Amino acid sequence: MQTADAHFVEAHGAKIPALGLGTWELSGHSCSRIVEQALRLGYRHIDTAQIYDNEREVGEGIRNSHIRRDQLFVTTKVWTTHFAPNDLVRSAKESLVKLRLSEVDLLLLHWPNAHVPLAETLGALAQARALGLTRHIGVSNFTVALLAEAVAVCPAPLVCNQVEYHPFLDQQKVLAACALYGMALVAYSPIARGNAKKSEVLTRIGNVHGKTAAQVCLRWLIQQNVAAIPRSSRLERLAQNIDVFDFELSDAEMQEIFTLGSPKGRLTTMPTAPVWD
Ligand code: 1BO
Repeated sequence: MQTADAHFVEAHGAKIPALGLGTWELSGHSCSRIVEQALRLGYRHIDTAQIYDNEREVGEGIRNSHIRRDQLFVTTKVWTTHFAPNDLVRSAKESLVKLRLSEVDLLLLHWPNAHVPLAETLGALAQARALGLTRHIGVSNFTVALLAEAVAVCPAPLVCNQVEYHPFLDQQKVLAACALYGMALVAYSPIARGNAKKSEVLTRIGNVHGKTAAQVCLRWLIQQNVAAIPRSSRLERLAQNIDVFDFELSDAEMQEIFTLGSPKGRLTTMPTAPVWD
């Protein structure tokens, strides 16, 4: 049987496990318990962020799992209020203290922020890498134009852009830009916050393979060489979400799922968000 730990998306020397656990909106004891359970089920990629206010609990779940640190890929993100250069490095160190880790595998700028020049923030992000606080760096919620600007000024390779991506949101332009720059795309909300199960197309394709509509979404992303970080607080769903490596969508099925996408399918935005592609 194929398992999650054999599948990676590679970019600039980073090997990002193709299936990870998102922890947005998880908190407290249930967060640490879910992280521990996910790792026991075979997840090896955990995604958190300073603004999620759960880095302590994520770290606790990692320790309770007793999985060796070198087998894990841990991502955290710097919030926009800490993009001034000195503040960014301080904030990254604070995240490590909360996680009780000596370094993360990937440190991201969480959202674009027009108030600090991008070159200064990316310089500080690269400095965090040079200081050994993170193995790799990247961005999140960046548009095509912002990616072009970031790649031009960043002194170290950016390995990924983490964005909302699922069958109902057309992200072909951002995907093409990531491919152009050799960056991985990591998809958050990959099952559209539970909306996948309402789709007749995803349910029908799932029935052909003995899978759920959510599993079809995850497989569709993985077959595009995209890493996905679904979140779940239920053990049964955690297990289902990682059970997507034993079937293959046909080209016709992949294309049919692409027809569901629209630029209007976005579920997450912010008052300070850029003009989306
Ligand atoms: C505001 C959080 C968006 C996903 O990380």
